[in-house]
Amino acid sequence: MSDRLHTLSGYLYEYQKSVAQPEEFWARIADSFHWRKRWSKVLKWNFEKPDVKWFVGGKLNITENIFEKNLYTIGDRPAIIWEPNEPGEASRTLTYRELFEEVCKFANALKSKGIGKGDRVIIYMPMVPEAAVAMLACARIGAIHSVVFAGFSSTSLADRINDCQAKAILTSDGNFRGNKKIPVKAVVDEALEKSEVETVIVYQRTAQEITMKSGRDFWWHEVVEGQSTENKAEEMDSEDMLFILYTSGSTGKPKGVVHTTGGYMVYTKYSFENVFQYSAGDVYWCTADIGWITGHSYIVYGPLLAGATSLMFEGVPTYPDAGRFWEVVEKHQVNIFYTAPTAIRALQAFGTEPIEGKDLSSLKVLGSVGEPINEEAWHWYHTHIGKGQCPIVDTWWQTETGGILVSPLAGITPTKPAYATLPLPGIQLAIVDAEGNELTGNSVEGNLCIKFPWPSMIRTTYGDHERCRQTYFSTYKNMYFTGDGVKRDHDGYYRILGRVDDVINVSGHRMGTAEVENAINEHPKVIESAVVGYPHEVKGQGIYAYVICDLSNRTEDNLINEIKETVTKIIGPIAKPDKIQIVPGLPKTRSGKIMRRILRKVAEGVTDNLGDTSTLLDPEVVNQIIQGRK
Ligand code: 6R9
Repeated sequence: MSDRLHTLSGYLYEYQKSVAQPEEFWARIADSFHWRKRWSKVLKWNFEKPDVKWFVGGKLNITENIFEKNLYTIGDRPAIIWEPNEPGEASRTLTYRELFEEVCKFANALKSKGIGKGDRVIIYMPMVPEAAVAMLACARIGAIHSVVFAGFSSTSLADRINDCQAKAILTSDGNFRGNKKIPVKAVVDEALEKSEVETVIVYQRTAQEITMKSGRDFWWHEVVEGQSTENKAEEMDSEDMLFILYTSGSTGKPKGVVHTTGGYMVYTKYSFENVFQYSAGDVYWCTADIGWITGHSYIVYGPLLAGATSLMFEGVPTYPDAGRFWEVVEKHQVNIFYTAPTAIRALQAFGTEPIEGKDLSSLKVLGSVGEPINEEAWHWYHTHIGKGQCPIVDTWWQTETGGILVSPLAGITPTKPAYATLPLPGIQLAIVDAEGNELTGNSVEGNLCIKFPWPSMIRTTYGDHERCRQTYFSTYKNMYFTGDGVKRDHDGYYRILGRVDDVINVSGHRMGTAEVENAINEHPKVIESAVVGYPHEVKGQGIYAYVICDLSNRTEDNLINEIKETVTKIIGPIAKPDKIQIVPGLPKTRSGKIMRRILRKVAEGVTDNLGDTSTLLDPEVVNQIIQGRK
């Protein structure tokens, strides 16, 4: 395969080529895909608008590139291995041919419900193969999927349904997660009191009692019954939307990041094969949920485009015990394992006992994603899981980037604990200072930007292009701004330092502090709040909320619990503050701006050295906050 990198010098050579002649470089990669019509121009771009188009005029269907293109050779190869939540339940394997048939049947079912090209379809499902079938069936018929993590609340779900004006929701009756049985359809019903769709299709997973609204709600097994296993794929333009995925930013409500068909396809496959060095027959397991971008690009699209065997796990790392991941690795002889630092730290806390007696010798490559991995976790992962033998690929990327941009190539790039190391071919990074000057040379630190387009980059934010421009392309002229701080060391290696904006990263989940504040403020007793992140041993960052409230008729403890419930109800359990401190006031400047810098320091435990507080309206408030610190 001509687009496979095998050596460090090969990588360096390809990297140089990708910068010197990006269009030639990407055309060569894209040529290995099946296009119904070849593109007329590789790239058109303008970062000011922004307006980015890859493989202009190309016509294709991404699912034809997963199935028809390869079925003749890989039809009998496992595409998805599914491991259920409960170890006692049987796992399932779908070969490429079987998966293709399921996708076609479900694509036909969607069409029979009047869903077609351009329609938005929300997928709110547990981690079952049918969730991947749902995504691929949408792609097959040209419907735009928007997967919503099944842990989000009915309010979050309704916001997303309304924002993209979804025509249908694909969901399940319930969801098994650890020792819990979660009512999924009931949440959908609640969301549909605040929003509207024509069709709901319900996959039966838990067989719990649910209500079905006649004419609107249908069972998955009934709609696919009798459908043909053949379906002609819709012809899509390279720049037609493939999916919308909502993600948090520093202001307001989550925004719908839009990815399009051609570029996303080319980049996810290319990055998957090269970063993980996947070879035919390997079993690859990414522990993310399909509700996040990692699940989209590296459970579903990237691996399946590469003809890989992708393991999908329904459960959680600690159920029934902290050895579950390693049991699954042994059971399915996993070769490549990709998880998040928060999971590593959570398991690290149980010591090495859950690993003892588990055969992890199949493992060849380990991956990390979602947040900076601290050196201690890196070493633990390397020593105890990789037995000192497996390279760790620390992959830096974002919902907006669509694919991995900075990462070692497994076994090729020499690694360094906590470093994402070097950019992939085609990725032109820039480190800029606060004024927007690019810092060249090594041993520099600043904000991470990207100065040239790559195929899987964000095209717009759904329904609000200006927000896309404002958020990513207006801070620094002619560059995409990532929101992350970064250091380039003396070797030219990149280390991501974390967000420099008001986004926090809790257990690898992105959250806007403003979003959490808005939810807290919904509680009738809350007057004002300010949320910051603080270092948390397992979660990476925890959520610390400072809240001014009316304490009449309530004890502090009661109110704190009520506020936590409010946030869970409005966003979901992942946004529940770890610490809530009731405060008499917030440190504000004379112009009324909250000085978060101070709140962050206090939350971290720093109570002296708070920097300049002279611009504060009431400096005394800071002492009161320090005294009441949680
Ligand atoms: C893929 C994903 C994106 C933010 C990103 C950064 C953080 C992700 C990282 C990492 C350090 C890594 N992040 N991977 N930080 N090292 N290897 O996680 O997308 O949910 O959009 O989050 O996550 O801060 O800006 P998303």
